Amino acid sequence: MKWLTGLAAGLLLWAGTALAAEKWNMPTAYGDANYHTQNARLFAKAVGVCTGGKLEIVVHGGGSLIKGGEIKRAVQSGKAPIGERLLSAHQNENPVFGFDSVPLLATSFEASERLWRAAKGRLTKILDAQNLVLLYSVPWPPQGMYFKRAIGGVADMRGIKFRAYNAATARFAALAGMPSVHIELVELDRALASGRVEAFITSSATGYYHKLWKLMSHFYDLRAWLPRNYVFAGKRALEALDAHAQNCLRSSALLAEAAGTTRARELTGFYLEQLAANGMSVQAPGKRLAADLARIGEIMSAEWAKAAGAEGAAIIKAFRGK
Ligand code: PCA
Repeated sequence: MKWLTGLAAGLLLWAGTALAAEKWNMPTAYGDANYHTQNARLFAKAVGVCTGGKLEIVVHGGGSLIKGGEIKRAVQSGKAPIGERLLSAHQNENPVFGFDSVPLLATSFEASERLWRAAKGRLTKILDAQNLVLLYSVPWPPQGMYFKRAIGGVADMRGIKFRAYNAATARFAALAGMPSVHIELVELDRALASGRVEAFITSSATGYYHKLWKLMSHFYDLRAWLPRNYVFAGKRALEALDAHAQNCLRSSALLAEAAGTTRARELTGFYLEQLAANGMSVQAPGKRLAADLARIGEIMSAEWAKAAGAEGAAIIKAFRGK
């Protein structure tokens, strides 16, 4: 009889584990209103529906659970099973991560999508070697510059205190003669209010979510590049799931990438309209600014190509279809 009780207990335990919902905390760096965060919630919902509630993903926006700069390490070390981060934030670790922030390489959503397809395979491999699984990626709108006054070209930028969010923005500042400081987006409002920073490169989306018209007067729609966020899981955490749940993660990721990218594309016009409607001057760069940007872009492209070596060259080659 003893073995029967043991079996019954074992079966009960098995049934219990099969029914118990697993909870995954998902740290992200951007605010709750941001479409990236909303899209992550959509992804979480899709995973929940697909797994019949067996895998519950809880999104923690705005660096509230883990700060932006620590999310990748947290997922690598198993502290969090999944997370979202700005891809180019890791450019210092491996130049390939900065493929999306090479000035004037891909300046539209359409080009950004092609560049992503060209880079995705290599990135998947790099992340795999770090025990991470790439799930999906969504771009930010094209990057432009915010200032507190009209700017004709780089000569007018010298000495302005600049906020950087990755290696490329810091390098841009250096080439334009602006002292820069790295500031996460969730800390931007405070840095602006205290006068620590006076200008930056970012998207129309950032301008809208942070009501930048309160402190900034000019947005130059440079369309310099479209940086990406990506969502990734820890390999161990993912492999500990049953095959069905793993499939749910992958299929929901496909959905989230398509939905988020479409949303970004659709919202861009609205963001730009809102900047103007709230009193900002929104304009394409004038001749001098465009020429300066092209010059800096050439320097930065050459630097990136050199640093990213054969892997970078392969991405560019695939992107250009040669
Ligand atoms: N917003 C993020 C990254 C790119 C963007 O448009 C930021 O400013 O930090």
